[in-house]
Amino acid sequence: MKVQKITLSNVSVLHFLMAIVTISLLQSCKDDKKPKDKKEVEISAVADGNIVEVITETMEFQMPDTIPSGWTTWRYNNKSNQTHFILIDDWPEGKNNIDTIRQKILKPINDGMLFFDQGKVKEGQAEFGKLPVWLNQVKFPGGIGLISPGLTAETTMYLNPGKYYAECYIRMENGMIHHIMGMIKEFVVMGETSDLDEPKADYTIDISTEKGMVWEPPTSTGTYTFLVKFIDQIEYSLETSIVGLDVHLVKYRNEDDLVALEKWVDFMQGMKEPAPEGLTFLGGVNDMPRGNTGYFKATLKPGKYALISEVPMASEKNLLKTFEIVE
Ligand SMILES: [Cu+2]
Repeated sequence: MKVQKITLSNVSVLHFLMAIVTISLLQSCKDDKKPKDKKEVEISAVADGNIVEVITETMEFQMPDTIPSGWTTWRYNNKSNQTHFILIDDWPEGKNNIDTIRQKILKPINDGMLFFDQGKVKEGQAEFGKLPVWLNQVKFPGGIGLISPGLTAETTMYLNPGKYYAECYIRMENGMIHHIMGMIKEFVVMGETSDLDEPKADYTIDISTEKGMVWEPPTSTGTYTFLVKFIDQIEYSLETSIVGLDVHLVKYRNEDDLVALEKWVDFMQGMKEPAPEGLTFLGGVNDMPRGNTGYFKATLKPGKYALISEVPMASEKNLLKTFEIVE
């Protein structure tokens, strides 16, 4: 295990570690919050069977405890005043209870990151050194891309039965991670399957480590379904220590916004509130394994748009693609 060798320059290790932290020290507080709303959301998800409604009002995920397996469409309504996303985590059997994750993963990473923020590298490394080796067995079967305050993102993905966590690891201005503040939710994908067919896409985005994003973008206004095809995926391990490929759709105003965007999605340079002014995040598809596919839907109006993957120096990897809607 090479966690002990982390330095501030080895940003990708840190990003990887942050991506897999899935716990909330405030879990109990979250559970006390708005039980009525949660129940209503649950009923609506069960009623349709194919739709998973998720709402965030402050720093929580209001969503069903159980969902059907197969294709489901997730609608994530961000009613808060912060930017969020949903990354789904699949922890190894026997390690996937909230208390274990809290003690073994979340606490050392959060403490370590706060030390790094203060420039206390040695102390930060000591915290990361406490992390267990089973950390690199986590899988990421999907999720929803970045979504700005007041907007709703829609992503359709395929999940197999099992126990998962939904998390958001954007950081608050003070360095605290959103999942520590409550953005962590355990849910179970049931054996019972949905009756949703795989969506039909208007546009296809191929994403790979070799070629970046390859696609033909739309040019006119409309509501479109985008297919994201993960041709491959970066291997998650402490040795390779790199972040994964994903796709986020964002509206921007000018070149300065693009520079700010590329910096902000690099976890060690950004991902802290507030998100840069001038950017409107419109959802996308979070990390999936090689060979998997996910869909997202978005309405495009005239203006400048970009797709970006949440990796350091995205533009150099062909993982920042711009396009324009003219009419
Ligand atoms: Cu968040």
